[in-house]
Formats: sequence, structure tokens, C-alpha cells
Amino acid sequence: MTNKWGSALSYKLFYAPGSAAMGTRVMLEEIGVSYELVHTTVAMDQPRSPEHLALNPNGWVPVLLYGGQSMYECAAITVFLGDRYPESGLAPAVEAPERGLFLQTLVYFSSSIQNAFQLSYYPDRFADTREEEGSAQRRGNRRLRETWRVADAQIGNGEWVLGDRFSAADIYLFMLTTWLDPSRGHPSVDEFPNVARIAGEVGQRPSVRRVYGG
Ligand SMILES: N[C@@H](CCC(=O)N[C@@H](CS)C(=O)NCC(=O)O)C(=O)O
Repeated sequence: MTNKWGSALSYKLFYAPGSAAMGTRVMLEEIGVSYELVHTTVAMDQPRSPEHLALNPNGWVPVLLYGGQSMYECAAITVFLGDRYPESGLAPAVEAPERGLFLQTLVYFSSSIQNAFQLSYYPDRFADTREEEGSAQRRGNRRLRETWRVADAQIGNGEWVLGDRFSAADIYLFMLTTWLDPSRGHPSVDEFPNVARIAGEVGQRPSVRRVYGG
């Protein structure tokens, strides 16, 4: 089966609703390539399949399988797919002026904002005792505010994360905003007006509606 770029490549994606695999799935939808979902879980009290653990011993999603290979880590997958399908316009080319900002933003999302989410959602990984977990979680919640503020200031008045061009960084940003949950002590997305504006735009895209519903 060929996709709209004329390639016969197809993909498998280890996937769980609400998870970091949703951004990868939106990219696959935007590109128009065929893919199959392998349903797994992000629940801490449920085991991962041996196949999943063999591909990512951390037991995380996403894991992307392609042509007999596999890879994990959202930021890396985002660059990989964007570069593989330049016609999709999801990633600036290596020589494009926005390339540096694109890479910087993806790694910042992955290493700083996602890490703050990890502290909040999985505090046991950052605390030595159960008693200390609340402290790790509260620090994670404050860290979310700190890191999102930096992202918001970086965007400024730009229409998109990279200024005037849409990219996979906007999809990634949208996915991260869906994890903000004020009932857990997180800041509201409305505290970051530039982020909220872009997330609102991305949420209207047909690809995003297909994956997230709505
Ligand atoms: N650094 C990884 C983190 C991925 C990640 O945190 N995935 C979460 C879902 S949002 C997960 O699989 N959680 C299950 C777990 O941590 O056990 C990436 O960016 O791909």
C-alpha cells in the first residue's frame, strides 16, 4: 500500500490514549502514511508485554517500528518523521533558518517540560521514600510553571512555535498542553497565552481531531 508521498513504508506505533504516543500518531496522520497501533498501557501497576520491553526497556510509549527497525523518544521520532517526509512541511530542512529553533524546542519540550510532568505524575521515581513523594510532586508542579513560562516567552507574538510557519513543534506543544491538569496543582494553560493560542489552533486541525476526538 502506498501513502500519499508514493512510498510503501508503513509503521507500527506502541500506543496508549492520552499518552506521548498521540503526538507521533498526529504526525503519521498529517503525513498520510499507513500505520497500525499496538495498544499498551501507561499504568504503573500493569505489566508491559515482553515485545514492548524488548523495544523500550523503560516500558514507555511511543515506540515506532518501521522497516524492521524501531526507535523511541518523542523528540527523536519527531525529527525522524519530519526529515523522512520533507514534503509534509513538518520539519524545517537542515539548512533552513528555523532548524536550530526547531531542534532546541523539541529537546526543551522533551527534557525540561516532560521532566516536570514526570515529577508530577510519577513522583515515586524522584523520591527516596513515600513520605517525600508529595514534595517531589509539588516541586514538579512549580517546575511546570517555570518551564512553560520560558516556552511562552520564546513564542512571544509568533503565530507558531517557529514564527510564521507551522511545524511538528506545534503538534508537540499541543500534546503537552493536554497533560496540564489544574486539579493536580498544575498551572492552567491560560497562564501561558501564547502557548494557549497555538494549542487552540492546532486543536482545530483535522489530524488532531481524528486522534483526540472532538
Ligand atoms: N522521554 C520519553 C518519555 C515518554 C513518556 O513519558 N511516556 C509516558 C506516557 S506519556 C509513559 O509511557 N509512561 C509510562 C511509564 O512511565 O511507566 C519520550 O519523550 O518519549
